[in-house]
Amino acid sequence: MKISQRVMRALGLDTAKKKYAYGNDPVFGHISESRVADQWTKTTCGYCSVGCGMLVGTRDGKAVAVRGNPDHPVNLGKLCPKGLSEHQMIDTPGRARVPLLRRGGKGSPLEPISWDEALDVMVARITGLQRTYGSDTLGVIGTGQLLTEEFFTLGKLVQLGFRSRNYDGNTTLCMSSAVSGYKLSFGSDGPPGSYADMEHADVVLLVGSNIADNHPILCNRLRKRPGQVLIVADPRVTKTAMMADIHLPVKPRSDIALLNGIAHILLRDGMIDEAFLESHTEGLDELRRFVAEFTPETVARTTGLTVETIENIAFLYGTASSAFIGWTMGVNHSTQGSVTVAAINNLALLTGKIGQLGSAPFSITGQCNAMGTRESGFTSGMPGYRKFDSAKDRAELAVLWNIDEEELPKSRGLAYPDIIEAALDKRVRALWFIATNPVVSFPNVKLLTQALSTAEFVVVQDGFYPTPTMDYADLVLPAAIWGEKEGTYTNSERRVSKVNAFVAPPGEARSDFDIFLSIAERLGVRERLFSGWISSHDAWLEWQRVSAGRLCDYSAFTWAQLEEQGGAQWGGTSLYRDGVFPYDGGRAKLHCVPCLPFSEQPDKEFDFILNTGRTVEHWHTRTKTGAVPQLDRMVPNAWLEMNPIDADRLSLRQHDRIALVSRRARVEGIELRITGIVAPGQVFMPFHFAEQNSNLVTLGAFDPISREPNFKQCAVRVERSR
Ligand SMILES: Nc1nc2c(c(=O)[nH]1)N[C@H]1C(S)=C(S)[C@@H](COP(=O)(O)OP(=O)(O)OC[C@H]3O[C@@H](n4cnc5c(=O)[nH]c(N)nc54)[C@H](O)[C@@H]3O)O[C@H]1N2
Ligand SMILES: Nc1nc2c(c(=O)[nH]1)N[C@H]1C(S)=C(S)[C@@H](COP(=O)(O)OP(=O)(O)OC[C@H]3O[C@@H](n4cnc5c(=O)[nH]c(N)nc54)[C@H](O)[C@@H]3O)O[C@H]1N2
Ligand code: SF4
Ligand SMILES: [Mo]
Repeated sequence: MKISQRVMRALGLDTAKKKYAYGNDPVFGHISESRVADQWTKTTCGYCSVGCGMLVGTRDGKAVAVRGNPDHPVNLGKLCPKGLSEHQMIDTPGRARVPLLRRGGKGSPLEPISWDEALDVMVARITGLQRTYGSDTLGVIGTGQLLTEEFFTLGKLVQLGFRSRNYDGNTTLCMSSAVSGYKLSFGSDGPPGSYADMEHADVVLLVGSNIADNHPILCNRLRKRPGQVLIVADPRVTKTAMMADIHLPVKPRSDIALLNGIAHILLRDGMIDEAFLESHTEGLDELRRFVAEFTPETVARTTGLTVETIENIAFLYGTASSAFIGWTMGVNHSTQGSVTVAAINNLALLTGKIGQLGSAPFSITGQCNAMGTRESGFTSGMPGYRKFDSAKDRAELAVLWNIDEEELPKSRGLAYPDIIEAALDKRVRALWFIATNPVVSFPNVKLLTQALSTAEFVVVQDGFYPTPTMDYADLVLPAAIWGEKEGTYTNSERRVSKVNAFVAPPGEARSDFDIFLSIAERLGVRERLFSGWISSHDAWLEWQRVSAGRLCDYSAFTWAQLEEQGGAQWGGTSLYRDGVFPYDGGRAKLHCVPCLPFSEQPDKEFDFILNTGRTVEHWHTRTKTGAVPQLDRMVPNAWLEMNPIDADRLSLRQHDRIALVSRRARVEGIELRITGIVAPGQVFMPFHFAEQNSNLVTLGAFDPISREPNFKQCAVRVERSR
């Protein structure tokens, strides 16, 4: 890997400095001999969607150090605690090393087997069930954490190889509401803005987004512009809320009222861009009539904010020369997620604050490659944002792939929660999970585990072993992870960055890409679907051809350029600069969005609203961060945040062990943190811990459009632990 002189100098690695042994170097003096790297590889962080550029140092085939890449435009050399320790999670005892099979069927132990046997069994069992029950009896759940080249390959393998439409990803637990909301407003997915907008905006409004914990390096984009106002809408006083000029402690799920209330004031006071609305949107009259009832007084009652605050926020947004609205899971994780996104987009459209530097409605994504799967995957749409039901899109793709158009599905298959439901009633009998750990991350886990037990054949393909989901696996496939494979990730701002291998996978683990091709071979479709493919670069080249001319056009970049430049953004810095939207007719749509109460309201028996989310130290189900001692020691256990007023009422004290009880389950032994971070009547718990699994308690309620779970509100009771 060629690294620029500037980077070498920044790291003290240039030839002029070579006389320094790093152990003695004043900068690296704390580094013991074993961490002295003899080679540095450029790559992109494999945790979150910020997409930081980094350099990984290796020695004797092991990763020993990490540094932020000072030349990378996303992070300019900075990394957060997870990035800084990322090299430590690779070579850990908890890695999956060999394929495992329950030879004696359910209830028998997982035993090591060869790859040949593993893949033979997998293909024989799945196709056997498909012959009896139809091809859709296979349900596949992917992820936002593979390489784009892998998503592209997997999509073809599942949809055209196995011919199952029941293919979705953990992204339905995450980004699908943003995708649906963008489609509702603009006619296509695709975040219209860039991180640069956060720097240039007069006003930054973050809705349900705790970037200080979850996208820490994005915080560096704020406060660069003098006078910039940061507004954070979150029921909790998060670290991000603490950074804000104005914190809006909205009542849970009252965001739609707030957004409609802002729209009301913008329209009432003429703080709108009439020329933009006239030329580029439709639905203004209906929206005007609809938001008439969202007076500041009504909105104040629904949100718990004051009339003055609501007026002030609308004025700041309406009169700003540029304004950025970012959101994450506080918006998406709701039965009304998709339409809340549309209500956010309404504000950008009303004021013409889209398509120009500093202005965008921007879904901050979550996983390192959530965007890659949205674009190249084959779940809720066809690769290149093509629609299943568009004859033109289908014809185009059939030509590109040299297949009969009839092979392409005409509608999407089941979404993730519906695949699980189908497994319960045996419409789906085989399940294949790739890079996701649903026994910790899926809502109302009891129902999920029932589905996993009911399914006749369950495959779990993961980089770590054992994971809680493997308790239900008939077959385990050990996968290579970040650092062991090469390809690309696309971050929240549509920046495609290069990801490189710097160590070999442990034991017999193989890259997901290799696994997919080997399965294709056994299915007898390798030659037809993946002709001549050897490495992930072959998938990249085909993906470039398939995306050429589409909104998400990857055809202009080579892997080498991406690596050299620190990535490149498809669509440039802003989409929709000309105000033309991908709807037929080119107009964006304004939507009338009613504000409904969330489904499981607290009552006498279950008197708290449970909110769930994350902390900076841990990544999701902790397969990775649980293996990094300094992260795990900082946050070894789950906790529950409760307001002092409630703790007093329940006579609970700081650090008491409590039980969290909902209509679905009781979880014991959670540490109580009494804190004003949460409002009275609300409690918060991280979802990272299998041992105290918040998702036993959460609710299986889903957005009717995006099918995303309502992870952020359900009714619970808190008791002393037994
Ligand atoms: N350290 C770390 N970083 C991560 C991850 C991780 O696991 N660990 N995961 C990555 C992934 S995949 C994702 S999706 C992102 C998620 O990033 P975020 O969305 O920032 O994370 P969450 O903590 O799930 O939820 C964000 C906030 O939504 C608020 N919220 C809850 N209910 C409401 C409501 O009704 N209205 C509003 N306005 N807000 C509400 C919560 O209080 C919480 O502070 O983080 C990514 N980054
Ligand atoms: N209550 C509650 N639940 C939630 C959320 C919440 O806020 N509250 N957030 C939801 C959100 S936004 C998300 S994104 C999900 C995340 O939920 P999951 O996807 O279940 O979480 P991860 O721990 O990231 O799981 C990824 C798995 O892939 C494995 N892995 C990593 N890299 C590779 C690889 O390259 N190949 C293979 N084959 N395996 C690999 C890891 O070891 C891990 O087991 O959780 C959701 N669940
Ligand atoms: S902010 Fe995200 S991408 Fe950057 S180092 Fe941290 S986890 Fe990695
Ligand atoms: Mo996510």
